[in-house]
Amino acid sequence: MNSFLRNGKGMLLAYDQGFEHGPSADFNDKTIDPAYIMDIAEKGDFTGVVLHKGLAEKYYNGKVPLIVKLNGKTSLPKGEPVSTMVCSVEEAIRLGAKGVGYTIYLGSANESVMLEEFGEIQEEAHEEGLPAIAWIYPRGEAVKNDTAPEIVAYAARAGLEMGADAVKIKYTGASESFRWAVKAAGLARVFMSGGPKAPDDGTFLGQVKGAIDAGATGLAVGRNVWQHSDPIKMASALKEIIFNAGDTQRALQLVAAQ
Ligand code: FBP
Repeated sequence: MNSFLRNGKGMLLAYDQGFEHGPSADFNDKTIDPAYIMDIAEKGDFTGVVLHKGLAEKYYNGKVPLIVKLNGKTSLPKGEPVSTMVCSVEEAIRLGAKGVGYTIYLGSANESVMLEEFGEIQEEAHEEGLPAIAWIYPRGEAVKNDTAPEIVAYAARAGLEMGADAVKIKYTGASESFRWAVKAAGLARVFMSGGPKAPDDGTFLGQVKGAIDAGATGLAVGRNVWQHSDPIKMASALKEIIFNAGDTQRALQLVAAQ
């Protein structure tokens, strides 16, 4: 875990959206190029970058610790979500991974497929001395509100009980309710998921601050950084909150600085 933490905190740059969402509205001429994101990861001083194996193989430059996503799905199928393995733990290690990630759609009619696979990759990762991070996104017919505090806390707890070293969960909307999710995660570290680009920097930085105040280890973020007009300044603002316990106001000044 320590290989992608700094002073016990983490700031991960996620770039799997081309596969998960498609090269559509999320991207423009700049952000579609993985080399642009590698540059942000390095210059923005991220503690880790999250890639699928294809990008890791062709673009990873060793500058920032690598986390390889082991499963994935496209946005094309409709119905109950399921995401299955596209990369082995062994292959992730060969690519230089310091950790592996796996998405579980908790509550999906297909959740058992992902629970079983995660159980296996968690054991393999631990045998190899690698941490396993579970992206746990409650989703499907049975889930009415995926950011409801009790659902987010359930995701966090399920991660702990499945042996995840860290869980990546969505923000509940308030620091007090997120605190319960962090408690439910116990000794599994909590990373807040970024989500679609927020309407303004203050909204996003307020969420990050709320999560950190609630005891989160950090965040794993994509679009709110690489879709930003100045990703490096946004990274500075995030560092201020995550590593320096800075407040939202100070972070906002950093992102607005000339
Ligand atoms: P973002 O910060 O861009 O939301 O990235 C975090 C992430 O977990 C990605 O790793 C993943 O591709 C995406 O969110 C999942 O998005 P969605 O919730 O739309 O499936």
